[in-house]
Amino acid sequence: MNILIERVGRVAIAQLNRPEALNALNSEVMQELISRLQLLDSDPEVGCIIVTGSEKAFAAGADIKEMKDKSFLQMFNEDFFSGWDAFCALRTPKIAAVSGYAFGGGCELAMMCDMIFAADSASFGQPEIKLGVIPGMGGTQRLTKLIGKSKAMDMILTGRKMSAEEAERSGLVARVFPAKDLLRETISVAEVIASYGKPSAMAARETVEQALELSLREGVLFERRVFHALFASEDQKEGMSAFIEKREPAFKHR
Ligand code: CO8
Repeated sequence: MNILIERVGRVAIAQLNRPEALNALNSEVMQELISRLQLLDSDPEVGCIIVTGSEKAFAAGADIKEMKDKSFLQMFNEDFFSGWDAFCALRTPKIAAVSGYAFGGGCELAMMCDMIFAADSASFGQPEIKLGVIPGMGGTQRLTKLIGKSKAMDMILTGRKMSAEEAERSGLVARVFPAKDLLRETISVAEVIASYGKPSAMAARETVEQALELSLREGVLFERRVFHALFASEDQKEGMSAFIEKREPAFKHR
């Protein structure tokens, strides 16, 4: 089993479990992770997903041994790495809890999540230049959108590592915790997210994602239409009634 799943109430934790290769992401790991997460994604009882690794490595990249001898035509015909699009299509909020190495595809997987929480010992990097290639799982695009062109160029052209502290300062990471507290703290944030209505949480993350894709005018219109649509949900009536009645809302989550 390359992926271990644990449930804590409405939170699901998916742990990469390939310690012999520091969680390097081969095709088997990708397929197993995505198929397990797709089941959780469609479950209304799962309100937030945490993707994590081990203390030593979130993931040390795409699997270099799997890629090394491939030809251009094999890569092209397989559309290598396109399988990760299914991970990005998951609609449940996802937090990457990163401890240790998040290099190459590991950093890119963390960036495919909705936010990254890091242990103070975590380190991030896109070292593909050292292997004679470039990031291939979205790193040139997502890293640039998250931390800006100059810093992304610095990371991608030098292949250097970035500490958790620098990653937080640069906007790559949302929160940093002492390593021993990372999972516990991430679970407690995930529980907050999972306590809200799942449709509004899905709509919120999908709308924020659009900020990376659309112009400001198109994005604001998209947001407004989604906002209007949520008035068709029971959770909107419940959330607003509960506020006025000075009580806790009881969301239906579906
Ligand atoms: N792929 C395969 N195996 C790996 C990987 C990896 N990315 N990373 C580590 N391993 C394996 C090692 O080979 C080793 O296995 P073995 O014991 O059989 O030799 C085992 O994991 C332990 O690794 P180390 O002995 O190296 O552990 P250290 O603690 O000494 O070092 C490091 C840890 C610093 C993380 C080191 O392993 C390292 O530098 N790893 C590679 C990091 C890297 O370059 N990642 C980027 C990979 S490429 C990528 O992600 C995207 C490529 C885009 C291509 C585009 C195509 C379309």
